[in-house]
Parts: sequence; C-alpha cells; structure tokens
Amino acid sequence: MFYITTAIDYTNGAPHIGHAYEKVLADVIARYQRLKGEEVYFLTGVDQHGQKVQQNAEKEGINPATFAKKTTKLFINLWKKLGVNYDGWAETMDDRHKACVTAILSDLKERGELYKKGYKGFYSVRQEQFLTDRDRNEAGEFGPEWGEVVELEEENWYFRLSAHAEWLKNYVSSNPDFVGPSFRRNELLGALANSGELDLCISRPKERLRWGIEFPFDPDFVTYVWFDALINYISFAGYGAKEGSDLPSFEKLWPCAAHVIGKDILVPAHGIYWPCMLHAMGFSDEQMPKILVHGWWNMKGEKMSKSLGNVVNPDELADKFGADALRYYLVRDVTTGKDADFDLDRLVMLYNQELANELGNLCNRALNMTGRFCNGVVTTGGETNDDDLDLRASLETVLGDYRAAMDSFDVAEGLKALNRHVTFCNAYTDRNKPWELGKDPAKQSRLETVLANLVESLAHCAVLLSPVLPDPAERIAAQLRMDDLLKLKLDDLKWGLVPNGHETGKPKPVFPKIVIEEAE
Ligand code: ME8
Repeated sequence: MFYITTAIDYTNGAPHIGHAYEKVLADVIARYQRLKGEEVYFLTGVDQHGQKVQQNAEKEGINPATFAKKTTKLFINLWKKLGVNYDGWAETMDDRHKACVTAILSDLKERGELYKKGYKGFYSVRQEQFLTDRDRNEAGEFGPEWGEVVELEEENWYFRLSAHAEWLKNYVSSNPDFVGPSFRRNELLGALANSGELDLCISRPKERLRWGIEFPFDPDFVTYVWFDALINYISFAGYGAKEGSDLPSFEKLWPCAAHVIGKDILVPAHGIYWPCMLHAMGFSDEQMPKILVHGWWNMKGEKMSKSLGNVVNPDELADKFGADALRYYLVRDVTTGKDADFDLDRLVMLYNQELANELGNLCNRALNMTGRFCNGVVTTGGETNDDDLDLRASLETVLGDYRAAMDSFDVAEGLKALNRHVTFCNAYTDRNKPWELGKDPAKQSRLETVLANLVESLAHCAVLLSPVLPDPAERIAAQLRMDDLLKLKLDDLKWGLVPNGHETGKPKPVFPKIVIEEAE
C-alpha cells in the first residue's frame, strides 16, 4: 500500500498557487504509483482551527465554524476543477478527528509525556507560538516575519519533546530516506545539530483562543493548532478508530510512504515535532513515515504574500487557461524540492510548444494520415528499416528515464523524457514523409509500417502522460479507439500495444492552442 498525504491547508483564506502545486504534485505521484500497479491511498484536506480562522471569522461577524466551512468549500471546488483525485478528505473539525486527538492527549498524559506549568515570554500572534532567543535576528529583535509580538504570562500544557531529542538525532542520521530530496534532509540535520530541543507548548487557554479541540482533562484549554493538525495523518488513516468506522484500516495504510509538504514546515513541525509525537505514542523506528519536501513558488524572486499583493489565484488561472495547462505547468517547470518563479508567459509557452505543437501535432498527424491513406486501419508486419529500430530504441530509453525520474518524484524530468520521444516521433514523421509515400502505390507497405509505428508510439505516450494529464490521455485513448489503454500498467508497456488490423478513430484537437490577445 502506498499511503500519500499532503499538508492540510489553513482555511483562513482562499487557496493560492502554492496550495494548488502541492496537491497536483501529490495527485501526480499517486496516479503514477497506481500506474505502477501499487495500491494507493491519497489523503488531503484542510486545517480549520487556530487563531487566524477565529480572527477572520470575527471580522466577518460569523462564527469560526461557519467561516471555516465556507473557505473549505473553495478548496474542495478547486481540487475538483484541477482533477485532484483524493481517496480521503481530512477536516480537523470532524468529530472522528477530534476523538482521535482527545484520545492521544489522554494517552500521552498517562505515559507521563505531558505536564502543566506557568511560563512568561514573548508570543507571536501571527505564528501562534511562544518565541525564544533563538528566534531573534542579528540585531537581537524579533523580525517582521513574526508579526505582532506580545509579552504573555500563562499556564499551559507541555509535551516532553526534549525527552525524544537524542532518539530523533540518531534516527535522522541513520535513516537517509526519512526526508527527501537529500538537500532538504540536510536542512533538518543542520537544525538538529544546532538546537537543544525545548519542550513544546501544546495548549492555548480558552480565554485567548476558543477555536480548537478541548483538552479532555482540562477543559479551560484547547489544543495548539500544530499538535491538532499533524494528527490528521493518522486520525483519517483509521488510528484508534472504533469498530465499524468508515475510516480505512490503519494497519493497512501505515507507515506513510510520502508526507508531501512545503519547505517552510519541515523544521520544526514535520521533521521534529511529528516524529517525536509518534515516538512518544509508542511508534517504533520501522513505523516512522517518510517526508517529501517541495520548494516554493515565488513571484519574480519574491515570496508570494497577501500583503505584497502578488498572490496568484489558481482558480482564475484554471478558468482562463484550462486545468490541463495549469497542472502541466505546475509540475513541468520546477524540480521537486527546489524553488521556482511563477511565470505566466512560460505557462503559455510550455503548453503551446510541448503539448499543442508537439504531442498534439503527433496525435493529429498519426490519426489523420492513418485515416486518409489506410481507412483508419493499422497494418503491422510490412517493410521496415533502421529508422524504425531507432524509434523503438528511443521509446525504450524514454521508458527507463521516465521511470527513474518518476520513482524519485522528479515529475519535470519524467515529462522531459516523454517529450524527447514525442520530438523523436515528429522528426521520424518528417524524415519518412508518409504524405509522399501515400502517393505511390508501390510504397504502400512502407507507408503502413510508418503509420503503424506512429500510432503505436502515440499509445505509449498517452499512458506515460496519464499521471500528469489524465483527461487529455483519455481523449487520445478515445481517438485511438483503445478503451482499455489506460488500464495498462507501466510493466505492460511493450512494443505491440496496437494489434494488426486495429481500427483507429478520427483526430480532434487534444490540446487547443492558447491564444493571447495583444492587449492582455
Ligand atoms: O502550513 N509555494 O498550511 P498553509 C509552494 N496548516 N508551496 C507553498 C507556498 C508557495 N508559495 N505557500 C504555501 C500550513 N505552500 C499548515 C499545515 S500540515 C499538518 C499543517 C505550502 O495553508 C506550504 O509549504 O500555510 C504547506 O505545505 C502547504 O502549502 C499549506 O500551507
């Protein structure tokens, strides 16, 4: 079982392009694993508690639950529009999740992992956390990234994070595949080397924050938003679920094969808090999850932020350019783990060039000429030459490159491999000139071979494209009249998918070109 999750998004506002990227990336990985024949469970969702939701709800004069539900709908609608096909949906307001968080708090208290104490210190309202001297900048101040910082004195519940620090250091250094890509793991190693871990404050007094999960043994407190949110990965996977619950079987799903998250929430949330929480709950080293860290989308090198007014709205982009163009761009123009610059011109250029001009053209040419010269019928076994062997060799190489890239979550490299074959096919067409072969009846056998090779290649390309662009892959399969094509697994991709005598359909544009008006 390949269990894959994403970060759950804050419902204090509408989804942005970073949210869309992460969910599309996880969706592509999930679809690729299915293509490999793996059984997959894909969980995503929303993080509905916390101060920001409470504050935004107050601004609108509605209660936090209503506000969170309203923004949650924006996320659900966007995932539908973008074809993000999840199996499980996590909402932290869900009673099943609350029951799980509550049970874990009671269990940890019984294990001696929680204690209550008074503390006076500086508190960042924006980040909803107490700050330490480590959070001061070189000038000794709390920088603007912390927003409003106030001095607070209050009693709270603490988790004995420090008791697990030694174990975590050993675990991370002896398990290189805990965090990927490796340069992101190095960031975690660096953070662990530089810090003596302090215990983690996991409660907020209700007088300050009402919008959270109540402590079962101390009803004046709610759970700190991160402690609540991280647990979604197990609560919605069926951890501690009651008999007859509609949640999946935890034994079957766990450990998670990939928590897909952004670089900002590796340290400390996913790389430190989460493994220590699991360890405190009794999870063994073998039961630790794996983390896949992606980089950030920036705008002209600057971080996207609401205050800078440079946030890209994925919903509008999908309406304007189509969900296919957006999905393609988001995984094609970035190396998993690294940052990228969001550039609309490149979105349009990559779609028009690689999809409309190359793959779309191959589809159109192969089916059009098979229709025109061969009544749509594929005939194999005719005259061949070395060029045909090269075409097959190209496909073999591409299959290997594609698999290697996708197995290491590098979708951009996988697509580049696929595109190399498409370009090869178009060049093969130009060299062999089927439109001229078609004029000479003596060359009918050669013509049939060339067209059969193109149709065969197109079938392979549709399958390889399907994790990234499932709808266009379906459209190609339909035009090929191969209804079961996308049921094939990666290992089934051997030369000979299209049998002798197969009748193809008529071509229709799979990737209509994006035309930008001058004024825009
Ligand atoms: O952090 N580019 O929620 P969130 C790429 N609720 N990814 C980005 C991005 C950008 N510009 N901006 C944000 C939270 N992200 C918590 C998670 S998980 C138990 C709780 C990514 O809505 C970010 O890195 O602020 C994170 O992985 C996800 O979007 C949600 O961010």
